Amino acid sequence: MGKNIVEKILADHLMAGSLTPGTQIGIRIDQTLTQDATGTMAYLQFEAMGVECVQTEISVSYIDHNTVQIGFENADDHLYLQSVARKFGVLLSRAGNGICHQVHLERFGKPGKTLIGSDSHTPTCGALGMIAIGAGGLDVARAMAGEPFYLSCPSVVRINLHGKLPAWVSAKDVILKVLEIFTTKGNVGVVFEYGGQGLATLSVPERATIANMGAECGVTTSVFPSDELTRQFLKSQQREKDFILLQADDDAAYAKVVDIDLSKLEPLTARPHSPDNIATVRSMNDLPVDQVCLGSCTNSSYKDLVTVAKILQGRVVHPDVSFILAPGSRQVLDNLARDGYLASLIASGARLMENACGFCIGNSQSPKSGAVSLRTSNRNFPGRSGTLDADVYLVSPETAAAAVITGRFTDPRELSMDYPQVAMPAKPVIDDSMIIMPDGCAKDAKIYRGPNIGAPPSNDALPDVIDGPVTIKVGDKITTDHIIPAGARMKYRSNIPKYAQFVFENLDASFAGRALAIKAGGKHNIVVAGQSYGQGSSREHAAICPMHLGVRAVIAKSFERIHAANLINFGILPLTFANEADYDALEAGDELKIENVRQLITEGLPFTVQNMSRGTSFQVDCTLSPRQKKIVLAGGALNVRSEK
Ligand code: MIC
Ligand code: SF4
Repeated sequence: MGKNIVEKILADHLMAGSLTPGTQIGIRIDQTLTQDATGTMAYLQFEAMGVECVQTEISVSYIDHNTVQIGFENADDHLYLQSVARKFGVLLSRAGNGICHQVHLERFGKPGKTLIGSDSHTPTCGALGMIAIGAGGLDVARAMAGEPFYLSCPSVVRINLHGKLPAWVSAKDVILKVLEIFTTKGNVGVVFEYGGQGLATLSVPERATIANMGAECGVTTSVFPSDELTRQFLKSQQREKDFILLQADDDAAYAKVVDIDLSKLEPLTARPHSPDNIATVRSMNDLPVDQVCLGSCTNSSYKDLVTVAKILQGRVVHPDVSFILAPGSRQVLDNLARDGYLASLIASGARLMENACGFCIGNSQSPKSGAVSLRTSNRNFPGRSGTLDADVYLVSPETAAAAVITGRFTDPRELSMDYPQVAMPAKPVIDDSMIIMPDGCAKDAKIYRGPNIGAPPSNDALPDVIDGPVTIKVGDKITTDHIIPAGARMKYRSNIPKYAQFVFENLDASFAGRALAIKAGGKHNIVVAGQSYGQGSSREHAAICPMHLGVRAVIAKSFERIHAANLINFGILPLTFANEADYDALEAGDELKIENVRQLITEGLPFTVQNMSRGTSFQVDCTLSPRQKKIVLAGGALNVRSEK
């Protein structure tokens, strides 16, 4: 039996386990990336491991999220990251150089390699034929220390692309179609592998848009073959030597095969407040639009931005629209400037932001209250834009440009013009001078620690009895943005006690205060949730901050992959209802008790949860590998290391 691409790369990197879907495996990691908002915690944890130098082929620290710098905190964090990179042999991509995923795709991604990154959109580099996975900062720190990365061996779903996209329909519409088919739920443990002759019509940046937003389906990653178009992309990046051909064998097997005919697609949008709430743009009935944001790691390549520049050529933004533009990288901006498109976008009225995450994470350009905001980014969770009652719609650059002109939701096919053809520059400007290359490891280098840098998080071993109230009961699809908001709160990423004050802020602002009081009273906090708990970002703060507040268990109908791993890494028990109907019988405030926790975990026995308030009991499952049991019992992964 032949192998698919995923099996080929995993087999090459396998360090523990065997390639049986659903079982735990450990793989060698060739490359890591971090970004500043998760990076400070990752490097604090790396420091705590006592390793002198990173052990990977390449590790890159990007500063791209918290670049607005209101107050001293973020600038202090940036300096910490710069000093720690020098000490441990990590490359540093400075603020202003671009969004981690776009820069990594351009400058470092290599077919056939493995990458983990402390950001959920790390799969973007799957566009180059690599296994690129988002993880918590602690997992990235362990990979930097040369340890394997553990994951559930994925089952591989093949998505065959046929035909060619019609004019005005682009890669964003492809991934929105994939989201319509697969939704954001129920894809844990799956990898999407793309194939089919339609691939020959999609360049690497277009594949990157598709791989990027696979994260919204909750898959482990998405991967494309490495083919002639990959070679051309790497050649234009002056990296042809990094090319290898990587294809699935003809007789490779897949868990499932799905076919998409590109020629049948039309412009789509994800409506508020979920990336899988898909509708055709044509059905949006000319809804008036207040804001259009072009950029983010999903859609800010040279091709995306030049397409928009050409559509807007000679026109000015509609008076009712605020048009925000954030290029994905300094390379994209340099080339836009060289080729005259920057001037043309400015002439069209674009409000130019830094090459960074910017509006996407809600730390700037929040729209007016009740706004309709069209964004080319990947998430439209409630409140993520920074405006709680805004309606965010995810769209392609073409649909965004049409709304810039008309001030309304407009199917771009209705614009009376030809679809602009955009060729990638054969010789783009390439300038790595904003990347600080380490000179080996500088053991004696001093680490800069401003007042915002706290100690690495710590926790006690898991108690034998978990005893406390349901401090909050939440519903389905609770995202990490619900658990711990980003946006204006992100500046406290390195200060856990301060950041923890905002846990569940947008669902129940009293949560943090109540949880701390319960902890002070010697009890534990328990969170009860519905399906897909912890969807979205990789931020381990969604586990660390609840841990700080004394949360010891989350009982949910189901968990998303990265968040479940983060909970375990910080000693919080992820428990799933054996019978989902028991969720309905629970109320916030119910006092719960789980006895013999340590023994039940060690022996892998089912858990009984007693509801002391109602005199009832119910069963929960706790499916952990031997390695995960050890971590949870110790109260977190850092405690396991210090026991060594
Ligand atoms: C996001 O898009 O939500 C983020 C901000 O990039 C996060 C990481 C973080 O919270 O710092 C992600 O996607 O993992
Ligand atoms: Fe940055 Fe947005 Fe991409 Fe997250 S999704 S990495 S915030 S651009």
